[in-house]
Amino acid sequence: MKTVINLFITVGLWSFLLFLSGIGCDKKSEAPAREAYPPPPDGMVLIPAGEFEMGSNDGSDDEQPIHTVYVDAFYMDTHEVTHADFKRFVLANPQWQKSRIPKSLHTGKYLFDWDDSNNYPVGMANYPVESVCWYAAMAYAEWAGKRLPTEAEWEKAARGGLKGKKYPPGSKVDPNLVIFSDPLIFEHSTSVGSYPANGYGLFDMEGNAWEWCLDEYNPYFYSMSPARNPVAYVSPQRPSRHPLPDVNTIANLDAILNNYTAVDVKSRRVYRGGTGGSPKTRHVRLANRNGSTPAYTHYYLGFRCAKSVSPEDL
Ligand SMILES: [Ca+2]
Repeated sequence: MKTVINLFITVGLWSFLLFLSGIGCDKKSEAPAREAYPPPPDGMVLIPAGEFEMGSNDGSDDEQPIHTVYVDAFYMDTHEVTHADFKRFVLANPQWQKSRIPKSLHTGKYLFDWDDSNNYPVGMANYPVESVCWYAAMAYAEWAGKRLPTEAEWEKAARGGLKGKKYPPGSKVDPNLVIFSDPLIFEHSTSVGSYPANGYGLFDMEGNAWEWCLDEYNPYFYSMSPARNPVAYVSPQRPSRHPLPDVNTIANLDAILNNYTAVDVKSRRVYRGGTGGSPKTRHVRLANRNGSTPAYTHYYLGFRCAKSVSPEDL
């Protein structure tokens, strides 16, 4: 009798272990574990693959509807691109210097606080570079071996794992976590990384500088967005109000990465995240969207870069 009981216990234990290993296999087939990826490039973190809820039903119309989006794993800059970073870029690429950039590529305030000899304001090396047009942000990203994040990547990264929240960290914005308009703040921006990182280890996603994304700003996109790796209007020839699901995914990025000059892309591009100069807290809401022409240069508008995880890395 004792032998039979022992047999039952042994079989039961092995069945339980097999059940557990089966659960593990299911998870693995959906997305590789974080440790399966190589270490991120310097200054970047890995944003894990998976779904998140994008948008908001209590903000502007362009944030609706809330929809489930799956985003592949990608790398994201931990900080906004700084003045010092951007100076290295313009010294290596003189055509993007303030004194040389064609007037057709910006709306007049390109690097507004730099002088014509490529000097940014004294003491602001680690502040976010601002007043950069989308074209220059794209060129910087290409030079750095990266790209701009898609809007879906940006929002997933900004949420940092927060679900159903308006602001970091909850229903109200916390001025200890985000630099935004505050009567006590005299400078609209600050040195990157001065405020705490979010759940993914990213600094200043909300606040400090607005950040350009790859996508066209299309207020209707959420109602027709592909469910996996969406990016709005990757083909310059497509009418913007009717994006086709089969072309508007990250799998077709080459169309825009190879054609971002003024001739090819003129439709509005997305920028996200609000700034230290945002007059209202709604700008630093996690779902808030904005867009302007790719030549737009605004005092508070900067960017950071993302990078795809290449298949050979897996
Ligand atoms: Ca920001």
